[in-house]
Amino acid sequence: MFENNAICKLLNIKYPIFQGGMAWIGTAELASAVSNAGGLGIIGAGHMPPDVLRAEIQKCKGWTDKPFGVNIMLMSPFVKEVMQVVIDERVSVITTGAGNPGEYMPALKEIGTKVIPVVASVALAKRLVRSGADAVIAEGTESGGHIGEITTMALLPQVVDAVDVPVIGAGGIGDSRGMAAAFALGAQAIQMGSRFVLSEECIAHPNYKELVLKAKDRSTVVTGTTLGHPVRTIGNKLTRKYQEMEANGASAEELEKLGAGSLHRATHEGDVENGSVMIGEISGMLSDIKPVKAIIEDIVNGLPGVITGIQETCK
Ligand code: TUI
Repeated sequence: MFENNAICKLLNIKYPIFQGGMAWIGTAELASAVSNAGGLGIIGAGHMPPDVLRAEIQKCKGWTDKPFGVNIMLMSPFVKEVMQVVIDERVSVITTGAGNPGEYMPALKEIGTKVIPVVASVALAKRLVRSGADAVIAEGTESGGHIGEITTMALLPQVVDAVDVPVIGAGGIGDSRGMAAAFALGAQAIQMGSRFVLSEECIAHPNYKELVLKAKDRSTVVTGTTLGHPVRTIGNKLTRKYQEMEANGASAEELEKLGAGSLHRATHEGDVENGSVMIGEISGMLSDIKPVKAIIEDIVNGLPGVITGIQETCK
């Protein structure tokens, strides 16, 4: 299976499954487990200072001999320094989020690092492919955390039609059906975040995982739209306060102050009422915590049955 898959060949991985590079919880523990299970584990650099990222990369190298990546969040105050760290450490693949990585592309390409930006629009996908992106991740608004506006269902086939590099589908994917759907829309691989939050290896606080387990289809909300960077999280005390302030015309500064440190408060301190519980809409479907290897194998092993089911429906 997947011997001819463009992404497996490009990155030298067994399964075309990426783990979303989630800030604070996409650590070396999770990334190495995903890579060891045959997918692409990705360390989420988020707002990490460069020395912390370097230590995380070195831990990951110690725990897996398989390829892994780093996600660089382009809104980070340390973006230039963390780019230098991935260059120094010769990380084989980077993904980027929340912006346009065009200016960093030449230096990364020069050392052979594969660059796979997350895009939320056709226009940015085309621009980045012209700048040398090896593949793009088309991420729909169903995702958790910082998001774009278009759904995966509508964005993915439009990006596939617009570029001549492999496309990875992301946003709203959590099982074999989601993987088959992404393939049907033209993706060569998938990326999942929420599904891997509910893994044994993910270091998120038990309260965080508990809230994700309890999530239903309409449990997430989007805040930050007025600031120009919408973020999807589980609705809680923090989001209600945020929405109230947003509606009353609070300044960007006041809103940013409310959000500061809120992700760590939820992921590490377990305060899931006043912290930011970033998660995708598919969390409503997820009902168990499993080892990463089981998550990946269950999805891959379930694919043929889904495809047969589609053929039955079409008879
Ligand atoms: O990056 C993400 N998701 C994230 S990053 C993150 S860390 C964070 N912490 C506090 C506040 C906000 C974020 C949590 N989740 N996903 C990738 C992604 N990128 N989704 C959407 C985009 C995107 C959006 C607009 C990429 C490019 C873009 O256009 C920028 C441009 O210049 O055209």
